Amino acid sequence: MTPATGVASTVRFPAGFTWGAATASFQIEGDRAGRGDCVWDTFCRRPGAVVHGDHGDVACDHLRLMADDVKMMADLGLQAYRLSISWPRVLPQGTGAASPSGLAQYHRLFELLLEHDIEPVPTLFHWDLPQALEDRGGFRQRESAWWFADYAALMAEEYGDTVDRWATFNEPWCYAYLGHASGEHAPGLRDRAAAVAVAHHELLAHGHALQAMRSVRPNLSLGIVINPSPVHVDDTVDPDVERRIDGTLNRWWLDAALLGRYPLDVLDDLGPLATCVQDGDEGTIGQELDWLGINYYNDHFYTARTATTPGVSPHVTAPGSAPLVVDRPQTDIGWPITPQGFEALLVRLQRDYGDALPPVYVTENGAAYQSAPAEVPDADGVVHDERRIRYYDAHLRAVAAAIEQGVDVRGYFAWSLMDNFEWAWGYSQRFGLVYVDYATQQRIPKASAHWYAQVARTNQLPG
Ligand code: IFM
Repeated sequence: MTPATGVASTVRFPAGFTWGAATASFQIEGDRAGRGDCVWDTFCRRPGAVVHGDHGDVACDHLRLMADDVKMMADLGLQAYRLSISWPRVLPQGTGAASPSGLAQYHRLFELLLEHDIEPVPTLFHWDLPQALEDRGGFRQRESAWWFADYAALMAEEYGDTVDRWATFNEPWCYAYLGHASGEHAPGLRDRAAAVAVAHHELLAHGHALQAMRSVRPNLSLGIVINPSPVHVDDTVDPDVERRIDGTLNRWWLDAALLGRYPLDVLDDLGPLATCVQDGDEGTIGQELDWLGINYYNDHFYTARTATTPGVSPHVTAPGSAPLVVDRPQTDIGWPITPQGFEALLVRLQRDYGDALPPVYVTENGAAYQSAPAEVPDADGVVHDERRIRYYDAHLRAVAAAIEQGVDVRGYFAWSLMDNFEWAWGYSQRFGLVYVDYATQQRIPKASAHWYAQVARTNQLPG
């Protein structure tokens, strides 16, 4: 393998490396029939919360089109598909009676995937909490850990005979802090204590879910997906802000899940906000993991907030920080392109966690592009998204470089299989390998999809 971030030489990946793509339930499924409301349904109804007032009622209509979508994945040569289960679809009230039709929809999806030799990799929680549970306090309540564990055990029982690899949570930092501190995401609260309670209860739920799933099916391969990122600050802020943000964004999740303890400096920074942590909780959280999922898009840069900085910082221990716009190329969503940071992050995981680090999967990585030059089908129906190809190429070179340095990365899932509902951005941002015409639900694989199919087939990046 030739490691060389940014250098156009052929790069080979280890034999057996898994190539996949990812989506999430609320972002693509549609089909409201039988599904209970989730917090995102409610949030989308809040005026001004989501661009253009977009919502998930139809999205990519994937549940109706799943047979065609799976065939498309097979045509693209995907070996694995990371999806999420909609908790309120299988348990409309979050607890209690399961929905037979909701359960049947995922049985059908898993069967289709397996028929096409595509491994399903479901995540149990990708932010669409049943509204019925939110009405009972959501993850702010300690009881949520047991609601989630019961749901997880049900999923293991129902599907665990054919589906082996599961993630408990997707990016729990986002649900806790964007959802409860800055309020940019559902449920849209601005309450620092609530955000920290959610951050802790999500992890407690993760630990209980691992125990519950293993008690039902001991041989499942279980992991969690987090979104750590290198943190950089400019000289307008106290340098300690870098440590503080690194603490709540990165080390809180990694230390707890891999080492079974929260970092002492973060507990110190949080002070009374962390009284939700009880004796024994950290041990419960630190159950053995079979794999760790890493979602990476960009490094994070911060400056000092000013009187004109909009909104509220999600960083509860560094409330005076604001995102810094750096002078470097960015994707259309405004995120800087920092593949070197991705390599550094993966190498740091190995350095900081050593033997405690299980095999790593890159469970999301990708780029939003939709504006000039227009990434819509041309007269021949081709979507020329060369910028996305360059983004993928650079980030896959970063993964290869990390592997070369000894990081055990076993697979990569592009975000996303297809354009979809990008949370507070609605449908205004397109991350897909496949273009979705929302008016007709036509799918058109972009140039990047064909490029990615070749990478997956050859297990290498072209020079
Ligand atoms: O679309 C999201 C996904 O749901 C979680 N990770 C980041 C993606 C891009 O914002």
